[in-house]
Amino acid sequence: MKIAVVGATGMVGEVMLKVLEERSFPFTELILVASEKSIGKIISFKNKDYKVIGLAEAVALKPDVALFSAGGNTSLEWAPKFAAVGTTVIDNSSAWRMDLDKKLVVPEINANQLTKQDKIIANPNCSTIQMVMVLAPLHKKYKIKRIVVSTYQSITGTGLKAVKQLENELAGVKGEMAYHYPIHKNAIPHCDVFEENGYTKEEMKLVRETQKILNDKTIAVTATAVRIPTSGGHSEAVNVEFENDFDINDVRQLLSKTDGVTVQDNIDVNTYPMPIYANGKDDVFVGRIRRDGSQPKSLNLWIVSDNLRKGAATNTIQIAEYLLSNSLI
Ligand code: 2RA
Repeated sequence: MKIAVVGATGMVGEVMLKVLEERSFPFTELILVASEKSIGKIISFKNKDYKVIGLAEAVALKPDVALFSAGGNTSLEWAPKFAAVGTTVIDNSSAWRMDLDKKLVVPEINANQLTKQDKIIANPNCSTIQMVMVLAPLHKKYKIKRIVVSTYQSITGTGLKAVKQLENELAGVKGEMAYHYPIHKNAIPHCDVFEENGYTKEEMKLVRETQKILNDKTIAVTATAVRIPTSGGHSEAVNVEFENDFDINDVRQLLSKTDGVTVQDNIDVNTYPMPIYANGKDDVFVGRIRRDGSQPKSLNLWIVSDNLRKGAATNTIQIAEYLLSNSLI
């Protein structure tokens, strides 16, 4: 089992290596791939040094699986080249997510769609993954009519440049800007770029990807995505209206039994999810579960998860694990 990590020197790539080690993913050969500027760099993995190679060299090695986190343009150009030599690509960029013949997968929800023919598989956006992990079981039982979500997103979603910008601002030094404005003591309602409709791509990912993963275009979704100076994970305030009514205790019980979801919900002892505690963990944490008294059949939730793990690296590796355990690679 030859596995390639494409974008091995980035934040998600680094977490992918960490998760591969933690989960003892059964590969026989590890290929670390990055852009031209990083070729030749040595990365230590499980006490062994690996030299980073370029994309063309990696394709020639014909890996069985390639875990991509290298941006949309690289994925659009190189994922098909890997697929052409028989590699199954699992891509973290938005390049393939809305492609009609590509699967958009959260293993706990829709991995059963996967077949041997799927050679390019899309990993959903981090903020989508954590939201659908909680909403999927509720949709199945109560059928979602409408979702209103506001996100409070970690700077790690933007990458190393953003982490450095906050470090510089905290140190009071000038440096390269990842954002249009300072992020220290700020909240920037601008994640990714604006579309014609006045929403950002990040907001429209929550709309489009949710409908695709839950396989239901009747679900109405509206989103506001905000960047805040935290680094442990993304947080989301979710208001969801169902077609059918629910019992709040049944909701809590259903979520407690959902694989990959942990309920942290006891206001009597100030228990609710927060990025500082979600950081470095794979579960999606949900709390502040309460009925929305302002309209029937509606619920408010607070959802937090480490965007680099379940939001990216871990979900990607869980897809690879599913493929392996079902003999699809
Ligand atoms: C972000 N979800 O947080 C996007 C990409 N990782 O910026």
